[in-house]
Amino acid sequence: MLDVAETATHCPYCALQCGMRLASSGNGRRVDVAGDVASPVSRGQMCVKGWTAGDLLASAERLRYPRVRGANGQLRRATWQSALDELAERLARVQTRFGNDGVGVFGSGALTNEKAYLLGKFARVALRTANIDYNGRFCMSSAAAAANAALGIDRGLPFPVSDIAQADTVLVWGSNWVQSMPPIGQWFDEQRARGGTMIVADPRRTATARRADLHLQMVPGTDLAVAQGLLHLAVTDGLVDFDYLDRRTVGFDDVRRSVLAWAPDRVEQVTGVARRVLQQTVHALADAPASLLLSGRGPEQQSKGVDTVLAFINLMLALGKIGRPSSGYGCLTGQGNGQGGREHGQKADQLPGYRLIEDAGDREAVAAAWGVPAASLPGRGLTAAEMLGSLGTDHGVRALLVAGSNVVVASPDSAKVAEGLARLECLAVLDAFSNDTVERADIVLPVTQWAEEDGTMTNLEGRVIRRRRAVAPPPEVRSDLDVLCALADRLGHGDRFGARSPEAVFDELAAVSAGGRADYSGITYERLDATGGIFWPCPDRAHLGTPRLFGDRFAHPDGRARLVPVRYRPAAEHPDARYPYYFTTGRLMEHYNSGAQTRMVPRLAASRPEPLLQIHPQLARCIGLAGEGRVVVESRRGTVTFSTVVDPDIRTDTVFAPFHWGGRQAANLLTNPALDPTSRMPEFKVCAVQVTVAEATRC
Ligand SMILES: Nc1nc2c(c(=O)[nH]1)N[C@H]1C(S)=C(S)[C@@H](COP(=O)(O)OP(=O)(O)OC[C@H]3O[C@@H](n4cnc5c(=O)[nH]c(N)nc54)[C@H](O)[C@@H]3O)O[C@H]1N2
Ligand SMILES: Nc1nc2c(c(=O)[nH]1)N[C@H]1C(S)=C(S)[C@@H](COP(=O)(O)OP(=O)(O)OC[C@H]3O[C@@H](n4cnc5c(=O)[nH]c(N)nc54)[C@H](O)[C@@H]3O)O[C@H]1N2
Ligand code: SF4
Ligand SMILES: [Mo]
Repeated sequence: MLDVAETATHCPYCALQCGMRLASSGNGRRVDVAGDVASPVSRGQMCVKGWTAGDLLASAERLRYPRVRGANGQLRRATWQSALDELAERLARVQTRFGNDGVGVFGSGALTNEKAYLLGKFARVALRTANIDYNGRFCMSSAAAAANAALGIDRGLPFPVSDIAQADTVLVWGSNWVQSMPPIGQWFDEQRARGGTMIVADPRRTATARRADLHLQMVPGTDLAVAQGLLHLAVTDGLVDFDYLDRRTVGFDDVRRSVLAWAPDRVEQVTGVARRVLQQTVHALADAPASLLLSGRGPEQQSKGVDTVLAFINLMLALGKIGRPSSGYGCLTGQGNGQGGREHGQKADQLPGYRLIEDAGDREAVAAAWGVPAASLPGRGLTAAEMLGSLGTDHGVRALLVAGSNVVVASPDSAKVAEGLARLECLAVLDAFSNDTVERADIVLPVTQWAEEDGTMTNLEGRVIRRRRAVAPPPEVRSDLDVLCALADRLGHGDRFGARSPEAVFDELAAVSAGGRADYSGITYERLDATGGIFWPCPDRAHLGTPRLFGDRFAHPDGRARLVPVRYRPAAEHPDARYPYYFTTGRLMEHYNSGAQTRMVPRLAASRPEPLLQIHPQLARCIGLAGEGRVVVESRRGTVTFSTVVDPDIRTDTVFAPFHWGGRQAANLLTNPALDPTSRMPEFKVCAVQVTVAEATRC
């Protein structure tokens, strides 16, 4: 037992970032995972993905060597030297032929803050391409855009998760946290034990909805009408807090006018949610001293996601809740570093510190820190779905570097993305495991994973925490940071990449963020190690961090929140005679996103081996399905054959599939690539489909 070393770190998966203690023995050959009771977020709890995460470290499926696709079309093992030389040479060649923007970079909310920062700097300084964006665009970008517009800042939860326990009413809007973040349940349990109320809005009666006091089971894609209807009732029932509106906000009059037309009868007609339920909901929010509205991907992953979240914020402002203790609005961010990943400059329109690439002052500040002329920084580039749509086209991206996303599985209308990848001059992927995207790559670079590296993550609360190395990576594996610096050297810009270790990169990003909206300048590894985590903004070394925002002021220059009028519009695609049902997508507890990591864990893969289509018994009967069987789901974009789970916990007009699988089982072969006009978020949560019984199931 003498060789046992214990390391405190955090889970490789979601934004809750449960605390873990890893005990490694036999020189890292065996790693035992235990929940860390010292974590103020998870307090020792984890979900099944966390408990089994150690299997990722021992996986035989691990990518161990660089590979380059040879003339025969096969990926063959290469040395780092030759793989990096070849990649740099191919990127340079594409830029000579097609211009700098011919190279695209696709990042991720799975990357540490250091990696996200360096990826953005690499794109702007070493490649000088405008085209960098990331999978967070598919995640919380609608909530982020709405929070920026209304509140002046985008921090998913502007308070610690423990505040949930103190709220009297919590409205969980389109998050299925029982499956997607189980340990957060301890705060909901406390809330309930204190006599609190939970309301859930979801077209399915999910595990989360089953725990609720009230369930709003709306037609998919109609959340905005429900939210307008709630504010309408708040006005007509005299629940608006005018004193708060006067003191802390601007814009209520226009918003009040915008909800006049949303009387309960009309809301019920459009959404299926009854007047009584709307009334109970708005009173439960308004009458409680402390009430919260928390949104998940349900209402956000829509072509009107931004307006829907603006309507949520309008409602909570009108009720006078935002900035009051244990009250307000929050977005439950998804990926491990979904929060930090959107702050350090891997977004198409952004520079580090949540600065804007089109703001002259922001460009000057960052260019000076990087030692380059501001004019050399590119402008705003294509967003994620737009970049993927442009692959291999005239004026589009011709070579793509992907770090931390399985774009073929995760993107809407994914067959088109696969076609685009096939048209590229060069696809390079950095990953620890193979996946549908890696399989299509010309150059595969194997990188370190969570417990093999140091860094920082920013969890769903805006708490910056440490990721710590517990075991050595396989000998020929390098970190993402190493790879980016080695490429920068080859592209002739290595002198701008002096900071190369995680801590040195963190210190640089913290310094560059000074004065930005996401200010990390007071944070150091030493302080994180001493405190266990610090909430940004933290503008100087003596600052203790900011667990709660908006107590006195909002982040707009005048300190006031903006109520922004919005108009309801239907989903981009509606059921019709040819495609008569709604199709929606989401998550299961056992798998994570595109499934690339969780399929490597035998217990998880075995417990959920394939995606099942959830279908109501009435709809099953209507299409002639007797018992469980196979059905063909067809949309305007593609066709997928699913096995079913016949289940009354879904609306009769809607079918649901998880999106964790690739190949012919990919839910995204069906989804609609329609985008929100502001956030450019795809409509993952609503499209129209036909459902028929598969030949083999017919009797
Ligand atoms: N087990 C597991 N946990 C995860 C992840 C994972 O892949 N697996 N991923 C992480 C990430 S990246 C994220 S973003 C989070 C996401 O966490 P959640 O937001 O909980 O995830 P989803 O299951 O995508 O969507 C939530 C709910 O939206 C509902 N929904 C569908 N259409 C609509 C609609 O029109 N309106 C409303 N109101 N609801 C609708 C679905 O029925 C679903 O129950 O989870 C994180 N945690
Ligand atoms: N239909 C439908 N589609 C969806 C969604 C939905 O609800 N419905 N949700 C969307 C959402 S919210 C999200 S977040 C996306 C997520 O989907 P993806 O973007 O595909 O993300 P993951 O599957 O989590 O991870 C992809 C890869 O990143 C690798 N990886 C992890 N950490 C690192 C790292 O540090 N460095 C490098 N180089 N690689 C790393 C993993 O090994 C994995 O292979 O899917 C989106 N797509
Ligand atoms: S809830 Fe999220 S962070 Fe916690 S163990 Fe599960 S996947 Fe990991
Ligand atoms: Mo996500």
